[in-house]
Amino acid sequence: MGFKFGRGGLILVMVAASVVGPKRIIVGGSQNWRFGVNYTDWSLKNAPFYLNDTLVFKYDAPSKITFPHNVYLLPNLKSFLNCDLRRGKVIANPTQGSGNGFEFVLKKRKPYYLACGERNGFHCKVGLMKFAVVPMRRRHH
Ligand SMILES: [Cu+2]
Repeated sequence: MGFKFGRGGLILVMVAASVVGPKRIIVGGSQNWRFGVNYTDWSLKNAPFYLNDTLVFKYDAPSKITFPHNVYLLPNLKSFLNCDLRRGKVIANPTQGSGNGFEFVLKKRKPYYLACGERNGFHCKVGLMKFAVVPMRRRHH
């Protein structure tokens, strides 16, 4: 009987582990990546993020009716707070957000400072297109 119970427990643990595997998270949810959504609020509501989760940035390619967006990785908190792009790195250009979106995997346990760099920081500053995440290690019991 003890053995049976033990196997049941093992199966339960395996199911739990598969449920809590890495996630694919659409940045902004149904709002996608666009001007005027408060992504700091969004990230706080959707925290915590975990190692190997994938952030998906979805935005239409530029056209007569859509403004361009992109994705920058900023090097530190100061650049992030000031929306200063000078030492930032473009990780997705204005066309990479279309279709299934641009995917960015949170591989390291460090702060990631993400922002839209369009209009020299205007989308970041005024459009609130920025957020920071520190992925956590998943705990298995
Ligand atoms: Cu933008």
